[in-house]
Amino acid sequence: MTFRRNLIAGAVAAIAAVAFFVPLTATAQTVLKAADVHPVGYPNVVAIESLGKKLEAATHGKFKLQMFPGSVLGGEKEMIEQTQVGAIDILRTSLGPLGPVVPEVNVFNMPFVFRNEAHMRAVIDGPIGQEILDKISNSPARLEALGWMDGGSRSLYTKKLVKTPADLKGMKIRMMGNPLFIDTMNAMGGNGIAMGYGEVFSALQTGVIDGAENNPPTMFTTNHYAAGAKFYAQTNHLIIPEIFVMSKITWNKLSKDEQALVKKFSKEAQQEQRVLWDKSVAEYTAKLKAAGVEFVAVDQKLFYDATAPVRAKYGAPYADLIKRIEAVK
Ligand code: BDP
Repeated sequence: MTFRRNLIAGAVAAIAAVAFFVPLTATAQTVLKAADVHPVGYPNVVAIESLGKKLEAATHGKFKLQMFPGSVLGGEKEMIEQTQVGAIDILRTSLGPLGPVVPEVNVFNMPFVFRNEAHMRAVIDGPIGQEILDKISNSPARLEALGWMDGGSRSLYTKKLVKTPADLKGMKIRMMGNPLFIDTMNAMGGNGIAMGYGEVFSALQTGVIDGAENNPPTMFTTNHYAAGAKFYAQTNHLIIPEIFVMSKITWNKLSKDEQALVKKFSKEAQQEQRVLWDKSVAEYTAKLKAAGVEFVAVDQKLFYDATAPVRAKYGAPYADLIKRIEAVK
C-alpha cells in the first residue's frame, strides 16, 4: 500500500515537474549536427563543442549542438558534401579536401607557402585570412566559413628512414584528396596516393602504402605509428590551416542576431583551439617518442626546392595574393 502510494506520489511529482519544465523550453529546440574526423577530446572537437554550449546558453536552449566525432559520418570529402546539402550543420575540416570545391583556398594548401606556423597564424588572423573565409562564403559551395583552426605542420612518416627527396624514390605515400597534394608528393620524390583518412591504418599495415604525412597529434591518435610508420622526418612541407564551416542551408535559417552570435563564438573557438593545439602538439610528440617513433631532422631546403614547380603551377593565378602572404611578418 505504502509502495503504491509512493508510486502515485512519484508520478504526480514527475508530471508536475514536466508541466513546470515545458513552458521554459517551449521554443522548439534545433539540434545542430557537428562533425569531425577527430575523436572526442581532440582540440578541434573540444573547441566546436564549446561553441555549441555558448550558443545554447545565449539562445536559452533554442539551439543545441550534437557532435559526431571520429569520422562516424564519413571521411572529409563525404562530410563536405553532406554539409553542402544541409545533412551536417557544422563541419570542421582540413582545408585540403576543400580545394577541389573552392579552388581559391588552394593558395593555403601549397607546400611551403608559409615560412613557419607563426607566419601562418599571422596570415589567417589578418585581412588575408578573412578574405579567404569570405571567398568560401561567397562561392557557389553553399558553405558559410566560420573560422580557422590550427593544424600545425605536416611532416612525413614512413616505415623506412627518409632524409632526402632521393630516399623517397619508389615509396607510396598517402596524401589527402586534392591533386595539389599528389603533385607535391611526386615533386618531393615519392609517389603520392590519394586516400581517405580512415583507410590509412590498414593500408600501412598491408603494405599498400609505405608512409603518410601529418602532424604529431593526428599521427598519434590514429595509431599510425603502430602500423609500422616509425620514422618522422621533419619536412614540415605543408602548414595547412583547418577550417570550420556551416551549411548555408542552416545559416540562412538563422536570424541576423543568431548569425552574429555564431560568428562571435566562432572567433572564440578559433582562439580556444589554438591554446589547446599547442598543448596537444607537445603532448603527442612526447607520446610518439615514448612509443619509439624516431623524429628525424632533415634539410628542409631540399624539399622546398623540389616543390618549386608545384608552387609555380598552383600559385600562378594568385601571384599577387602570394606576394601579400610573403609580406606578412
Ligand atoms: C589531419 C586534419 C584532418 C584531416 C587529416 C587527413 O586535422 O582534418 O582529415 O589530417 O590527413 O591533420 O586526412
